[in-house]
Amino acid sequence: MSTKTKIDEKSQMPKMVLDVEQWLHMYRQMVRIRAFEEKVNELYLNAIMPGLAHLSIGQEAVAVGVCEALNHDDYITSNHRGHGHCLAKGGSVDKMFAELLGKEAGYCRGKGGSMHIANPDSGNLGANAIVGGSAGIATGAAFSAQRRNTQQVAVCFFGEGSLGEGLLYEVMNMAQLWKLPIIYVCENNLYNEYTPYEEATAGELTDRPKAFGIHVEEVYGQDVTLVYETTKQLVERARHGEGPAFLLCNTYRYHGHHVGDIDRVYYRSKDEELEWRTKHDPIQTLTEKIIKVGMIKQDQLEKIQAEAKQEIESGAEFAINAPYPDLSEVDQNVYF
Ligand SMILES: Cc1ncc(C[n+]2csc(CCOP(=O)(O)OP(=O)(O)O)c2C)c(N)n1
Repeated sequence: MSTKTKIDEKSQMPKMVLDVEQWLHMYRQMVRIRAFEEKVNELYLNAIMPGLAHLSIGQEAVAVGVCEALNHDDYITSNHRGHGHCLAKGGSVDKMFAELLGKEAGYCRGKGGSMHIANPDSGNLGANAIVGGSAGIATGAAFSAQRRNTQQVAVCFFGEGSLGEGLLYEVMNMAQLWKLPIIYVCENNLYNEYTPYEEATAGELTDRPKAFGIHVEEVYGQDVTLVYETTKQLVERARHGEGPAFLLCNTYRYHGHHVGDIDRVYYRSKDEELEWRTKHDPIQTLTEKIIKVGMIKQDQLEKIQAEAKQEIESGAEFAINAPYPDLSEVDQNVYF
């Protein structure tokens, strides 16, 4: 079963009442995510940030399109590539930078770092360093919402590498049996860790959820308007008790597996990277659509970019100057 979004021929936008403020909000969110992650890369290259981080630059339309279709109290869970998900669901730039730099003001008092940021205040139940690890948490949150009759929906973000993890199949089975309000969002960025995904995943990706009878949709993940419209329909289904869905978003990450993965021609070509950057960029795609329908002028978009850059610079500055947690709490809130 598949619900296709109708496209207006002239504008190439999904057929709907165009809400200028909403499109601008999505533009702003994507620009903020990109600026945040470019700064993370800079902090790493200048040895200001300890450890590594996994950048989602190129995948911004998935995080933003999905989260835009959710309410503030809906749940998300994220993976190791989670900065975009966190920001799109209302995360604070200051607290995220502080966490990445190991500072007390961070989301986990500086003890979790990039892959463990959670922000329950905005429904973000957490990033997760274990591939596929958050599937159980998201499905549990959906089960809880159903039992409490709250109409909340849970979204589980993961890369296609999670399709190799057994937990995902256990919980998709339960979710379909119990008609849980959950959307499994699979971001296929073409690679697992240094490995083309076809070398690790047999068959069609969508055959896996289909085996459970789960409703499946597949979208071009570089177009935030398509991701948003499709997710909105899936959220409606879930809120009305129609059960889980699986959303496959076809996307690409511009950077390597993590910030240190610089020399990567042995597993993917520079031509391929250039092609995605120049022909499938999510921010550029939305820019062209917005300008085409005459909703807004280029200089207004440039203003948004400048504001985002300013927010990111001041967030990083805040974190650099923030204090570390006191040595006395080195063994608190951590598990050995
Ligand atoms: C259970 C488990 N196995 C292996 C790893 C090492 N690992 C970290 S990220 C990753 C690749 C994940 O690929 P994918 O889910 O497609 O996400 P992407 O990195 O492409 O965004 C692997 C194998 C891990 N963290 N957890």
